[in-house]
Amino acid sequence: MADGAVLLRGFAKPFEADLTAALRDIAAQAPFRHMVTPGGHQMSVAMTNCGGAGWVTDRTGYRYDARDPETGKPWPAMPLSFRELAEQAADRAGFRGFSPDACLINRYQPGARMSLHQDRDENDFSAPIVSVSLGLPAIFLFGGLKRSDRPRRFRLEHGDIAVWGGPARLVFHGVAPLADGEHGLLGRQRINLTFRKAR
Ligand code: MD3
Ligand code: FE
Repeated sequence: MADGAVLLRGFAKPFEADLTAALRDIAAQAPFRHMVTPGGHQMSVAMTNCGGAGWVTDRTGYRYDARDPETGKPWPAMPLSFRELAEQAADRAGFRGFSPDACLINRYQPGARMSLHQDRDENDFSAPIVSVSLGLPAIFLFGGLKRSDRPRRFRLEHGDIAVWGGPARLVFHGVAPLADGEHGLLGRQRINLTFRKAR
């Protein structure tokens, strides 16, 4: 896609049954919720996390937290199937030894979107981010190192994995409003997993 950005079409397909079963367990312990940004806007994307650290936002700012602020409990453990998939994908993309400690889980229902942003709440930008798309397809916006760089558009489909490291790690990116549809396995939604080294 660009220097440091590798798209692995369909890489997660063989894992889809394990992934969806694990997702149900996670969401039962740490339900999806619409978080509020520091500016006071409720996000259209609903989120939860698994792993030793989870990304959260509220009126006080963005951070990684070992606990779910809704329940006070630690986030559910990262399932082995998640970790192995992320490590294999990073390896295939040329980022050896990736060991994520956080997995942010985004749920898009029709109309949900994510505006252009950089991911800079992690400690170590030398580690890549691995993203797994499941369910309905989305238009991913892939910009440059300046917010004003005009983004290119990529269609991400069920089972696609993208790995972002090196010079692509700090590019601006976002997701266009999700078009309505029905996916055979996941129904009327798109789920995106992003594996990160937060700490
Ligand atoms: C490029 N999620 O959670 S995944 C996010 O589809 C996020 O839910 C989008 O942006 C989603 O922060 C996009 C692809 C992605 C994720 C992280 C990146 C692309 C990235 C970090 C740096 C550069
Ligand atoms: Fe992001």
